[in-house]
Amino acid sequence: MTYNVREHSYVVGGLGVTGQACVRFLLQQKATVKAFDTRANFTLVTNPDSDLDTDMQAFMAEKVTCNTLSEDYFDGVDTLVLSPGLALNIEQVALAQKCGVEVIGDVELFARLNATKNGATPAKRVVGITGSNGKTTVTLLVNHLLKACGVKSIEAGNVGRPVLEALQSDADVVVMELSSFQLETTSSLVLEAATVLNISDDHLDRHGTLEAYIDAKHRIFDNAKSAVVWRDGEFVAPEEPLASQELIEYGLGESSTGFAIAAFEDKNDGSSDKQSLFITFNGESLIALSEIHLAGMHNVLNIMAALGICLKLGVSPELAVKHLHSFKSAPHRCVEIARVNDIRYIDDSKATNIGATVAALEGLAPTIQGKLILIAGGDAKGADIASLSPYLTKYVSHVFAVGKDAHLFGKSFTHTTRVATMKDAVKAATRLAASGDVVLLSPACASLDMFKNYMHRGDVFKQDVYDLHNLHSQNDRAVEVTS
Ligand code: UMA
Ligand code: ADP
Repeated sequence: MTYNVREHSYVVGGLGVTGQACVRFLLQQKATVKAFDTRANFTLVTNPDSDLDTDMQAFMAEKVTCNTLSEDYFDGVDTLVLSPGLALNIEQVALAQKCGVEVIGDVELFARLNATKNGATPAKRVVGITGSNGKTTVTLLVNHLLKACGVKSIEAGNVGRPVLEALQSDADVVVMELSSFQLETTSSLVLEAATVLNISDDHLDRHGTLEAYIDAKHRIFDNAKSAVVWRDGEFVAPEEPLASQELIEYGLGESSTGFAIAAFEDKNDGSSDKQSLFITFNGESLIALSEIHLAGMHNVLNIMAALGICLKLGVSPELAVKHLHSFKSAPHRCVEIARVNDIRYIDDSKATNIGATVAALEGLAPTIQGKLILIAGGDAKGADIASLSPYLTKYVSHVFAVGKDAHLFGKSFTHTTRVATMKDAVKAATRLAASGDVVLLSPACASLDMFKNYMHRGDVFKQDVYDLHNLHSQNDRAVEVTS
């Protein structure tokens, strides 16, 4: 198959990180392109590695519209490259389809270009990671393990680096984090390995139903040579695996195939007959759980998924586990940002859905001597916050709820106080806290109703904690979470 961007005429829909990377790429390839954005206030994302900033500025000034589109806007256009933040049911997409324009995303553009033999450049091998939670952690971990084992790899996709930038890199392997939004507009991406890590309610405001959300996620398996599957997970296995598709399974129980957990005598432990739990592969021990510094059993699952993906790229689990200890988890995921008067403040701002907050509560609870005070709320994205109720009852002494859907926490848990700002939440939580307690920001909601993004929310939380206690510099550290 050949795909030549110069034979097409593009509209790029949305000018965030993705849209601008698409425009940059298409301008560089001398393709025909124009763009629309529904916002009047989008800004140019400069790229230090690109010499196209002047061209981009000219493009922004001349080729972008924020007005309502008319049918003639699509005259001569055959492809709309839609940003993931824009839903498929918006009027601009309906108009494009009415005009016979094909709608794809940047990942599909990547897939078509990567499938095209381009002179001497071999196609990049790609692995894909999706799921409701753990995508970024597993993406970064796979990339870390591959690099440590000598594979030239790069991470891209929802993790932050637009996939077309990865296409132009000199990496041999692209480790792609794929959101349901990106998968909706992707149809031909060939993957060496694909995984749906887990499924919990998320983005229901966009997908409408859990079924539609799962369907979007499962598109990752459509052209995958192998699937890495959590044995005990719901909705995580390909429904109709391709005949040629190999399954690698993992889970926290015992199994003689794939990745599992089993008790073995720990040779590193002085007392000779002491048994310890190990991650196993095909029944053989790989690494003791006690040697893993990543917190919580959800991270043990993440590690197994990452090892399974590395295996499909020819890196053996025995080699990969040697590099686990040097992996640093990403910020805003259960990181202790301050400890004052023996009160620990933990930033888990990346918990943008219920599943992530449950993982944090279950993981942290055994490590806390005192009370767990939770700061939560924001935009619930249509999720049923009441399903958090048993976990709040079991683990949490008080919730301070912020944001658009703060009232849903009040309905789900009696000990909830609604507050207007993060500063108010930090103040109120601190007033209630005593030595040994934890103040945890793990919102179970998106941040966009009050903040630029989850990073901004985590930074504001940290600043408010620092301001309250007159702190200046303190090193963050990942929290020891056990479950
Ligand atoms: N928007 C408009 N009008 C437009 C275009 C966008 O209002 O014309 C809004 C969207 O509704 C959205 C925001 O702008 O609220 C950003 O959307 P975008 O498509 O412009 O986003 P990008 O800046 O291109 O970033 C996207 C991903 N964002 C989304 O899917 C919303 C980034 O994931 C990703 O890192 C980036 O591409 C590179 O691949 C972020 C994310 O929040 C981290 N992802 C969601 C998640 O993880 O839950 C799916
Ligand atoms: P994603 O990219 O899917 O949002 P992250 O790795 O950024 O995933 O983690 C998001 C949140 O989910 C964090 O709060 C983290 O502690 C939690 N988390 C990570 N892995 C898992 C998992 N396997 N199951 C449940 N929660 C998880």
